Order: sequence, then C-alpha cells, then structure tokens
Amino acid sequence: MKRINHVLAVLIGCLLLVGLMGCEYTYPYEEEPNNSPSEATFMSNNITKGQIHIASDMDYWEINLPPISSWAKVMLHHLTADLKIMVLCFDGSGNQIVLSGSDIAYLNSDEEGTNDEEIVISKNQTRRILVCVEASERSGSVGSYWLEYSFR
Ligand SMILES: [Ca+2]
Ligand SMILES: [Ca+2]
Repeated sequence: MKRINHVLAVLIGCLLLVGLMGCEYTYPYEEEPNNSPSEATFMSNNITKGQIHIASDMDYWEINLPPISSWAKVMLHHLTADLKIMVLCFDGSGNQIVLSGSDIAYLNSDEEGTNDEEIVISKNQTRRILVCVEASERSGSVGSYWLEYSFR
C-alpha cells in the first residue's frame, strides 16, 4: 500500500509539473515569455526556431557577436506565414547604435507572404543585436520560422 501511495504521489507530481509548464506556450528552442527586450531568448547557436502563436505575439532574441570586420546578417526563413523582423544594435558598452543614412532601410524587413526576411548590419562596432519577430501588419497571421545569423 505504501508503495502504491508513493507511485501515486510521483504521478500527481508529474501531472502538476506538466500542468504548470503547459500554462505558457513554448515552441522548441524558444523560451516564452519573450515578448519584450528584457525577456529576450539568448541565441546560443547561429540558427534557431520559433513560432508566433497569436497575432499579438512578439519574439525577442538576443545575439552576441565577436568583432565583425564587414557585416552581420540576420535572416528569417522557412516561414509558414507572413512575418517580419526588426533589429536593434548595441556597441560593446551596451549603447544603442543609431544607424543613419542608407542603413536605416535595413533595420526592418517585411517581404510579402512567406518570403524570407533579411537585415544586413554594416556598423562593425555592433556587439549585441536584439531581434524582434512578429506578424506582418499586412496579414496578422500566425506561423513558425527559423531565425539565423552570420557575420564576417
Ligand atoms: Ca513571444
Ligand atoms: Ca513578411
């Protein structure tokens, strides 16, 4: 009887754990909540997956870069819906880099439909990037994506 009670206790414990963890939606590799810059998921690989599960969802990702000699690129691909990306760049002291002139056009990327998104950052003092993925205002649709970055 004691043994059965023990098994029951473990079972109830597992159910409680699953119940608690299931409260917040989490896609593999993405850690919700990640809806603001301070909750950004750190990208430990140069490629990851995420999902915009409701139209108002936002996914923030944090990328740390070593010194780059010419550019850094942030890409969104394998889109299942019309999503968009926006990036914020910071220097080694944590100050936001204000991009000017022609660079401004590359801060946001929103192609139509499920076309890939790409942002090229040419400011080589960039050491930290915050990426925000969300539904395009055009469609407000939900879907999954792969986020990737590279640099040179
Ligand atoms: Ca999110
Ligand atoms: Ca788009």
